[in-house]
Amino acid sequence: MTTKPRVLQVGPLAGSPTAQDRLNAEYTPLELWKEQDKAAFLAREGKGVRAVVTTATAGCSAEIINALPDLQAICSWGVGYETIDVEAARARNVLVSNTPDVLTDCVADLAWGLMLATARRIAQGDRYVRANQWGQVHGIFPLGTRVSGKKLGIVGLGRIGEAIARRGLGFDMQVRYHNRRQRQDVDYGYEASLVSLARWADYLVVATVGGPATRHLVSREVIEALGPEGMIVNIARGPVIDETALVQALSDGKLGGAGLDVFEFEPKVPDALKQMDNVVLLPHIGSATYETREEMANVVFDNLRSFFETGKVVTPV
Ligand code: 8YV
Repeated sequence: MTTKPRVLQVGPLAGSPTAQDRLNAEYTPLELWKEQDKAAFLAREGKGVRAVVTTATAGCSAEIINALPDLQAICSWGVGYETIDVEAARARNVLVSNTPDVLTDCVADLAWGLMLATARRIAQGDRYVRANQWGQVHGIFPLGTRVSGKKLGIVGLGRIGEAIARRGLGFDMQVRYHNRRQRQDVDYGYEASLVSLARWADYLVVATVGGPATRHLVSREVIEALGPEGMIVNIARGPVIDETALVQALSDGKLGGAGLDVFEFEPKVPDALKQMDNVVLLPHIGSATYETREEMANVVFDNLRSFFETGKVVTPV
């Protein structure tokens, strides 16, 4: 009988319908997040552990990496990896893998859901009908804002940004983007300054990576450049937007609306946002479909299997 390899599991895999069962079947997971004294647990159990399994939310710190003397691979469930200390991993020649591509379409779909829901007041309309206000109150349900044919600005034209942009063409929108550097392989207009992109755009969709390099990239100045008719959608990472400035601009009528799947201090959502009808709030569900979550798990297990069989991962970061 072959023994199942021990892997360190940093956080729960609760967002996947099958990943935990599959992990338990093929490996012996050491469930770090359930331990009170994590340092003692790592010191006691860490020797001989060659792989870590984690998620974009749980990440993997330098403390964990350096507490595992035999560590060679970190396989994460999720595309974002700003919570993994990649520098510390590289310094120890530890491979890091994520789950790119398989979630691109679902995250892009959700960005569009948020854009349409915010502009056309879909969630507000649903609340209105459920509250039996239709036909009961004086006046009419407030008008929304047109989406088709408008100007779409993408912050971060990576895989997901591009999928959002492509969908924009189907809505007859003009599309421009802001990246650190202009891409030579796309025809979309490039704005070297994010403020100029925001000034031009009707809808600004944030699709860039998280981490220190993009923290508060969408600043008060950017938000105000988008203006009282403009709307912002964020399916990337909460801290990319200065959330205090966002709440302030919405309260002051300096921004038209916001559709948010991610928050600066999630799962905490500013109470002020919950009172606003021009804001749509979601609990970080960009990749949360059965199909995509299953494919993300497949990629994690492909990486683990490949690592244990060949010493290489399939989707390195
Ligand atoms: C995950 C995500 O749901 O892939 C990512 O980077 O943000 C989401 O798809 C989640 O964060 C995984 O922990």
